[in-house]
Amino acid sequence: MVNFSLEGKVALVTGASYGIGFAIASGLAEAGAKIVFNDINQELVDKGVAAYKEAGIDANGYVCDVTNEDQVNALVAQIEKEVGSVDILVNNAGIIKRIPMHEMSAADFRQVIDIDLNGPFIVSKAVLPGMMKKGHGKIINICSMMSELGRETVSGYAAAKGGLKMLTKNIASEYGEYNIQCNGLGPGYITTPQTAPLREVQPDGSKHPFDSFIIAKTPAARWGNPEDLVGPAVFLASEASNFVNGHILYVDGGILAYIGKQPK
Ligand code: NAP
Ligand code: GCO
Repeated sequence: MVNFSLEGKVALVTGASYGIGFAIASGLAEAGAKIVFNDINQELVDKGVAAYKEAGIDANGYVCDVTNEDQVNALVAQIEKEVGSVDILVNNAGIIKRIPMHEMSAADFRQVIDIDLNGPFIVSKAVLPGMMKKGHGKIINICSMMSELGRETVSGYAAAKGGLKMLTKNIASEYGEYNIQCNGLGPGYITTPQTAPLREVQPDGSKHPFDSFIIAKTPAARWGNPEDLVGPAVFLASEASNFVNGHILYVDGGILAYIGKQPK
């Protein structure tokens, strides 16, 4: 019998007050998991807790910066005390800075690497001992099209998400023997506040050129919704994927498979 149930599992989703993290956490809750999330400040956490409540989910929210190892260790200890040890970790918290590389400061580049790559290292490191002790665990790293592709202005983000793909494979390699699976989920272009500037309607009422560009690049001919990621996330969090390890599951409407429309 295939088992997609997450009944009795504790799932920590980072940066999950809204957007992709919120949708994934809500899906994991629907499959039976107890949801714990963090975000960068109290206001976001309060908003998140209220949004989960409205969706009928009793989630525990905490303020924690994923780049701060002391805060992360304290968070994992607190979750263990108040909820139970983490069975499922989704490394979702992330930022993007769209700046041409020759104009980007090293400080900006470092900040993107710090949140998008060092963060998943720090949080994974904190939950691994508990998972090793229990003899099972699931880590899902939220990767990107930029784990595979480059484009103008996103050098820091692409470097971080490419690194996250390899961190995923390394965690899988190093901890597979403890029955811990680490996989990546690679969203295509998804409608969240992070991509809102790329979808802004132009002063003349026309679509943003990037909006039309993405629709043309996507065989599904649309942007993804955060909800498109839920089924794949539940699969990677459940026993149904126990022999899937070190894989990046791209949920991109076919972008990475497609060479692009031939000119008319
Ligand atoms: P989002 O709307 O910007 O949400 C990201 C969340 O992470 C925000 O709540 C953010 O807080 C939080 N965060 C930022 N820095 C943090 C830190 N140091 N510690 C804890 N939390 C922090 O982004 P999203 O679009 O839902 O993206 C979620 C993840 O999916 C990211 O890793 C992103 O790179 C990835 N992704 C997104 C897309 C897309 O098309 N949207 C596609 C592929 C991958 P603030 O609001 O304060 O920044
Ligand atoms: C960009 C985008 C991205 C996406 C996403 C793609 O500026 O190109 O914001 O990089 O959000 O990560 O998968």
